[in-house]
Amino acid sequence: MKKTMMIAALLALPVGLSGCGKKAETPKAEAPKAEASTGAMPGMEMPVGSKMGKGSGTVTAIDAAAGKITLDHGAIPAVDWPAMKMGFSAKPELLKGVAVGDKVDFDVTVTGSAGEVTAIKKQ
Ligand SMILES: [Cu+2]
Repeated sequence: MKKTMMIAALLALPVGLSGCGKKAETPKAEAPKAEASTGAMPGMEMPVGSKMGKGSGTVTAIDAAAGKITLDHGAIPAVDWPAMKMGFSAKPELLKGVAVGDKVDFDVTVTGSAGEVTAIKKQ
C-alpha cells in the first residue's frame, strides 16, 4: 500500500512541476507557432528576454545629453504594449535629428519594462 502511494506521488511530480495548469501532453502545434513570430532574426544578437518592435508617436521631451527621449506612442503589438506616454533610453546621436513635437517612427528594443530606442526618424 505504501509503495503504491510512493509511485503515484513520483508519477504526479513532473506534471506538478510543469506549471501553467496545463497537461504536459499539450498538442505541439502551439509552441513552434509562437516561436516563429518572435524567433531570433538571422545575424542579429539580442540580449536574452529582449523583444523588438516598431512604433510611431510624438516626441514630448528630449534629453540628448542624458540619452533620454519621451514619446507619446501608439500601440506596439510586437512587444505587447498598448498606446502610452513613456520615457526611453537612446543613444545621444540618435536624438539629434528629432525635436519635441515631431511625429516619428521608431524601432524599440524592450527588456523587461525598459525600452531603448534603436532607430528613430521623422515621419
Ligand atoms: Cu510604452
